[in-house]
Formats: sequence, structure tokens, C-alpha cells
Amino acid sequence: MAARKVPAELFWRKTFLSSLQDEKAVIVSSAICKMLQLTARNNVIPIQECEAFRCEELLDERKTRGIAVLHSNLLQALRDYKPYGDLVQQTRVLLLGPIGAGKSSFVNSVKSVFKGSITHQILVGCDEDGISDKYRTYSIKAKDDSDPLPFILCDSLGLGENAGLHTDDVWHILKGHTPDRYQFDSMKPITSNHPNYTHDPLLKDRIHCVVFVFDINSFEMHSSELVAKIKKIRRDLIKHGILHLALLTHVDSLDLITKEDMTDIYNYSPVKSKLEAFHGVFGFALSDILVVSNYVSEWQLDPVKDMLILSALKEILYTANEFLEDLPLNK
Ligand SMILES: Nc1nc2c(ncn2[C@@H]2O[C@H](COP(=O)(O)OP(=O)(O)OP(=O)(O)O)[C@@H](O)[C@H]2O)c(=O)[nH]1
Ligand SMILES: [Mg+2]
Repeated sequence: MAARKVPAELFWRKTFLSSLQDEKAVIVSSAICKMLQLTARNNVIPIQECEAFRCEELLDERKTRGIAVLHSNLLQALRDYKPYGDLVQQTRVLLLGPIGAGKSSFVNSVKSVFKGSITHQILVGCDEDGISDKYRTYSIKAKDDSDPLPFILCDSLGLGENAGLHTDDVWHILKGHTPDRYQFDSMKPITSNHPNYTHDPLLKDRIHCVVFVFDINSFEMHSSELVAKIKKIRRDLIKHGILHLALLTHVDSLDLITKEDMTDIYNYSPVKSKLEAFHGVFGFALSDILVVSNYVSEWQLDPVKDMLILSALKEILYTANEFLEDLPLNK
């Protein structure tokens, strides 16, 4: 059989790639064989006869239009969002999670979507400049708007088993005692002697929703100590009635994921399995687990990524409103 050029995309999506070391063959379904006029014996093609191509992914027109409509509806819903009952002007969302999970990248991503162009304002990454060591609160403006959006994203030092954010610091942040730009010390939490300590925080200074950020590809590899630490924080949040969600980043790095899969991410079976595994480890209800792909190395916005980021943000802000709605009136 002559070697044929077959777009790899067809194989990824419609065939089972054999990884048998000794045979090195690709097993192709009969339908694909027929469509591409392949003369494969028993649907098996030796690997030497295949050529792999990386195809530019294009969504069909109907899908592209649907995404554009959803995108503009989401943007509008978020612009119109108001914290419940005018109790506060801006909802405060705290991002917590292991070191390198993508917390700061999520802030950059939200900023990028509202700015209409990519921003890498906050340093991210694994070297010492990219590891967040200060408490930072980010108020974001939409392109062409003079007022900030009605939410503030609060970025923190990552959680580690023996290092990272001190558990007591979590409580100071939640209650609104920690000032913007506070330099964390893993060994000792902030005290009321700190010159910028907020002694009498108001409802507006408190955290109204906590988001636990994890890398979808690595949450199963965390040490049992770190898992126990995070579960303890979560149990305490539940005890104090503080609402929280989980946000899984790096979904773009899942094996063989395509843009098409990202358009219906919660029904994409590898993601569904990850959500179930995450639920098994940390106990979050499946409906409380959100998925995004952050802007990390792109130079242009992508409507599919935007849609995931905006949908996640909408869920987060609506959850914060449930918290505000449930506050006893005398507090
Ligand atoms: N592919 C991909 N990479 C991501 C994503 N989110 C974050 N990253 C990368 O993961 C690394 C860590 O991201 P950060 O945003 O710095 O993570 P962080 O949680 O703020 O980390 P700390 O501040 O150290 O706790 C960086 O190299 C990012 O570029 C994502 O959704 N997809
Ligand atoms: Mg960070």
C-alpha cells in the first residue's frame, strides 16, 4: 500500500491509536478507511505508512456564531451584575490553592477578557519572580468603562504542605484584616500589631466567596499532608457558612483535547472523569467545580477560552451573592 497523507486530526478524533510497542500500528475504524479510501488489512495500518499533520482547528460556522452570542451575553451579565442587596459595592473573591495552580494567571485572564486584549500584568510562573508572596487585591475595569467592575479578585500566596500560606493567615484574609500588598511570612501569620492591619473591617472588606484553584493535571499528585491541609480549610469554611467553589485550570493541557471539546467542556468525558476524581479527593459537589484554560502564552484572545473564563466568573459571583443574601441582617 502506498503511503498516504492522512490528517492527524481525523485519527485523533475518530480512531484508536495503538501504542503497541512491538507492532507500531494505527488501528483505523472501517468508516474512516472507507472515507479515506485506505486499504488497511483488518483496519490496521503500519505506522511507517502514516504521516502526522497538525491541523489548524476551525469550528464550524454555527458553533462560532453560538459562541459569539454566548460571549456577549456573558459579558453583559457580568457588567450588569450587582452584589446582592447593595450591601457592598464590590464582591470580594479570594483565590486559594496550591503553589503554581494558576491563581495569578486566572486574574490575568479575567483582566484580559475585560480589557479586550491580553495582559500579563501579574507575574506568573515557577521562578522566584512568578511566585506570589504578597496579598494582592485586584479591581478590574472593562474596556471603555471608567468605573471598576463590581468585583475584586484577591490573590494569595500558594498553599504548600509545610510552606506557603499559613492557615491562620487565611482567617485574617477572610475576615478582612489583611491589607493589600501585605508581605506574607510562611512561618508566622499577620498579627494585629502590623502597621497596616485592618482592625475593624466592614462587610465590604471581608471575603464573600472563596475559590480553590487547582491544576486539573496535578491535583491527584498532591501529598496527603497538603490534601489534609486543604480539606481542613474547607471544613472550617463550611462550619462558618462561607461559600466556596473549585476552579480547575490547565484544561488545555489535557491529552489530545481540541478546541471543539472545549466548547462543551463539562460534557467532555476526560474532563468528566477528572471532575469525579476531584470530587473523590476533595469532596466538592460536581456542580461546584469549574473549569478554565487561562491565558498564559497567547497574544490574542480566544472566544472559547473567554467563554470558559466568563462562565466560571459568573458562577463565582452568583455564589458570592448567595452568601450575601444569607447574611443575618444584624451583622
Ligand atoms: N497551559 C496552561 N498553563 C497555565 C494555566 N494556568 C496557569 N498556567 C501556568 O502555570 C504556571 C503557574 O501559574 P501561576 O498563575 O503563577 O500560578 P499561581 O497559583 O499564581 O502560583 P503561586 O503564586 O506560585 O502560588 C505558570 O507557568 C502559568 O503560565 C492554564 O490554564 N493552562
Ligand atoms: Mg501567583
